[in-house]
Amino acid sequence: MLNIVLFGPPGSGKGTQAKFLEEKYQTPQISTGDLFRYNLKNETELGALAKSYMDKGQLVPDEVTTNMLVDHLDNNPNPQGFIFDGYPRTTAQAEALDKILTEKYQSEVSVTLALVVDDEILVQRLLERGKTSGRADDVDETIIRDRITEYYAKTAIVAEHYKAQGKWVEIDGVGTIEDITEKLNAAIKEVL
Ligand code: B4P
Repeated sequence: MLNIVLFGPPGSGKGTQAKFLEEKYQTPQISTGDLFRYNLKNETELGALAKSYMDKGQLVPDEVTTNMLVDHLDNNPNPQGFIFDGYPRTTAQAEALDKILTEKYQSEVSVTLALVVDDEILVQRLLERGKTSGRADDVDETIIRDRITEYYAKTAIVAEHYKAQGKWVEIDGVGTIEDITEKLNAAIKEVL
């Protein structure tokens, strides 16, 4: 299996790049952000719970997120791999992912590709997306900055988990979308 973790702060381009990788490697993109938004749109209990965190720019609790992920993985029988977009976002989630891949698929994370983008560029990208995305967490600059703060407080540390496993590759996330896709493909080639 080819299991890619796309990592990076909010607005670094994880979702944008995951779509290209999904097509090229024929492995489903698993976006926890999209799964929460799907639940929100369908007014599920999980959606209401997630909204209370997302609207404030905070992470949804680990247990809720991981349970949702496991349910979703169960809908993908016999996968060739996955592109994880936005999961894991905490060390507890990284440990949970290792366990899930081992126990369910006798597999592991192949590589973690971390997109590096300056904070001010992130803010500009997200405000720009907020003009059309309809996402409550993209319109207010204070909430956007809170999301970035949350990233440094809880998510950035996940790098240590993957560095210790020798599975951490940093990619400059500033440039054209095509250039960045090329750099990601070159890094994936190394682990195929
Ligand atoms: P996500 O949906 O994962 O949102 P994101 O971090 O904003 O997205 P991403 O980095 O994918 O940015 P994108 O490619 O779209 O999370 C939303 C919320 O859900 C979180 O705040 C949290 O509350 C919750 N959540 C999700 N997963 C969770 C978890 N595991 N645990 C707990 N809570 C969780 O790019 C952004 C913009 O930049 C786009 O408009 C794009 O067009 C533009 N862009 C991309 N690449 C570009 C480039 N190279 N140049 C110029 N613009 C570019």
